[in-house]
Amino acid sequence: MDTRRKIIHIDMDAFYASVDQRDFPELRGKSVAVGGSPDGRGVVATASYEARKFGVRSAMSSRQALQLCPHLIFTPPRFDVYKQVSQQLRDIFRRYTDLIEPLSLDEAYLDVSIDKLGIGSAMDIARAIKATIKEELQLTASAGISVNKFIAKIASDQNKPDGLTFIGPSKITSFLETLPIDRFFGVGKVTASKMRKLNIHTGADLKRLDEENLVRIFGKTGHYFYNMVRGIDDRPVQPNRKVKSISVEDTFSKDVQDQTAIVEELNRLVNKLSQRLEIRNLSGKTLTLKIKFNDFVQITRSQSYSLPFSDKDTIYNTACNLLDRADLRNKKIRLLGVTVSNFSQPELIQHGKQLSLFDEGEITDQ
Ligand code: DCP
Ligand code: MG
Repeated sequence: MDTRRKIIHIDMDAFYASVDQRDFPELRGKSVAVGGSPDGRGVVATASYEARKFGVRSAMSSRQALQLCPHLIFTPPRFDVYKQVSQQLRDIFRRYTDLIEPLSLDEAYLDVSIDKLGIGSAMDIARAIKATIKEELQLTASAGISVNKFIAKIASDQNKPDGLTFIGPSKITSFLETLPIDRFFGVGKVTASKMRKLNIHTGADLKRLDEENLVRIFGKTGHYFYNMVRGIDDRPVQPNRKVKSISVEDTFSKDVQDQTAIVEELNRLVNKLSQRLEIRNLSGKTLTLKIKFNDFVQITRSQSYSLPFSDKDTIYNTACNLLDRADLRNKKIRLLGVTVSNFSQPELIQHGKQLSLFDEGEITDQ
């Protein structure tokens, strides 16, 4: 385990909703959902912490959110404002370190092993960053501090909102052993339920399986789980990660064969994907549809255009064509995924600087 590095993971609290509550004082202290209208087929992008008390969550249909919280106030997303705040955030981070890896608009890893301002401990640096964000942007962030990216990310999620959580080397083992498996990064709802069926509820349960067994049960991800539960993560903080593709995918809670359910899911994924592209100012020339069947056989179908696209209609129509081209007869689908790649311009992910053409990366959202 690398104990020399000092990594901070910063994640803004209820990001879109907090920015809206900041800009519209009448929304402060209220249950707010940013997203589509509950009249249509809108989806919640995020909800204020007041709304979360009622069970309102990201990716939930707006209609369901309104049922859970009848006084919920819906606000339409203001992507330009969120993007601008994100840029301001990165400018703040840059005062404290040159090694920043943005993960999304509101989230980044910071390697503060080199203490640029001579502040002191990583904990003090995280405290200073949070205070600066509060003072200059009137927003709260949660920070996780540890010796690697994986633990820092879990740590930032521990005491949200406005959290500050340090997990030092001596605490890592016991922390991970008591952690419920669905809190581990990369364990989605489907994997979590599979683990529970195998009587794996915490990190300690997961640790009892050797690497061979984990690979037998979970495929290649088994190697990742083996290292993850032991707190092993040597991935460096990569400032110039260039995004080569953006994907969204979802595993059905039950394998499906029904055409209407498949198309509905496709529509949901396409909405999410076009939003992700819009927020990053990206358009690509290639669309890929991924289908995994219940026997775990996976197929992909791609279509490329000479002109870049990012709009919902093109993505949806192309995805439907690709779906038609796949032979689905008598087969049950386990997972659907849609990816846009072949971007027309390199993404300006950091500080408005052009990215290195040699770096690779992809963003997948489950
Ligand atoms: N987002 C989205 N759709 C999702 C998840 C998130 O559009 N399914 C957007 C809205 C969020 C922002 O991305 O405000 C950041 O996502 P986070 O997962 O960090 O969630 P929040 O910042 O909203 O809340 P938290 O306090 O849990 O970090
Ligand atoms: Mg956040």
